[in-house]
Amino acid sequence: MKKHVVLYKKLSPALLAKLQDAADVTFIDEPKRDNLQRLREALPSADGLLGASIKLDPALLDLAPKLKAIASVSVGVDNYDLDDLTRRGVMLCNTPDVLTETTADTGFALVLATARRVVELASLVKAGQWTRSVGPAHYGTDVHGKTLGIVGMGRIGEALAQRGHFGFGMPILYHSHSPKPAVDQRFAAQHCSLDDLLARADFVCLTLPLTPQTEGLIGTRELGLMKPGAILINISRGKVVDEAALIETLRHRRIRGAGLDVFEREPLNHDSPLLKLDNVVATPHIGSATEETREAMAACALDNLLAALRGERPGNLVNPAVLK
Ligand code: 8YV
Repeated sequence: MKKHVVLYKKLSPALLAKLQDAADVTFIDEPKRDNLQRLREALPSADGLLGASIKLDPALLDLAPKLKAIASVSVGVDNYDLDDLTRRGVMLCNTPDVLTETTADTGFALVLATARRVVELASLVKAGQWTRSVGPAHYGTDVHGKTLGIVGMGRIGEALAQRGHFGFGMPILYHSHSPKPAVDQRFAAQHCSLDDLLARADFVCLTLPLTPQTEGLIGTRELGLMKPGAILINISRGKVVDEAALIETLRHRRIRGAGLDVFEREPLNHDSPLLKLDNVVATPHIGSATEETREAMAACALDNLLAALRGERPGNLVNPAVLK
């Protein structure tokens, strides 16, 4: 008897065929957070779920009494209540590693785009307003040789440090639970307190997961510690930053700018004040969004799920306590 999988993120034809060979599949095309009715209707028959970007809270999981495994096409797992899943005996898998380099590329794209005002000035050209040589009013700021501060030194943080150190000759500061001697040695990096990093870095890059401890980590006080010419980069989760505090800080130009790929609410409202600020580069959560990496993530998630449904220990099991 084939297991039943509810798929709520589109797969490539090759991966969909692989899934359909192994399981009965119900596909729900990109459910919207405010319209989960079709997902709710499918949950009672689900042995497995594969998707991302939807908060699968206890109320939804109460509709899925057969559920054995969730394969998230993401590295972040803030959409899931791990203790609740473990109590229910539901395995949660994610897709680390395969997206590390791509997400770090996105982080550096935002560093460069924000520092050199690429979006703002490219728009000026497109609008036919390039009428003379660029002058001081449109100067950006250098990236090479500036100090890169990384908050959260996990896989993506290390990949950012690699780009900054070897690619742009940037001194590396980082804040994490504890110092990482291998990082210190490889990137001539310095572990420091969050306050010290905020006060010294020219670029403050957030790469830490969203947890109850990191929610609102960067607020008015922390932004006030940053240098006036500094730039905030967020490729982690929007809720790590107090968005209202950031808007005020940017509006009063207490820091130079922000490059943001994530927001408190996504999609970002079209009337968000952030979009009215010329010192903000905003991208639509494209951290891992390349053809190659999204296919690799989906393939990884599919392998995780099929292993779990075969009764094996899946790779990238986020809540191993579920096996006890
Ligand atoms: C997207 C991410 O959420 O992996 C994560 O945690 O934030 C991004 O990669 C994910 O790719 C959605 O499918």
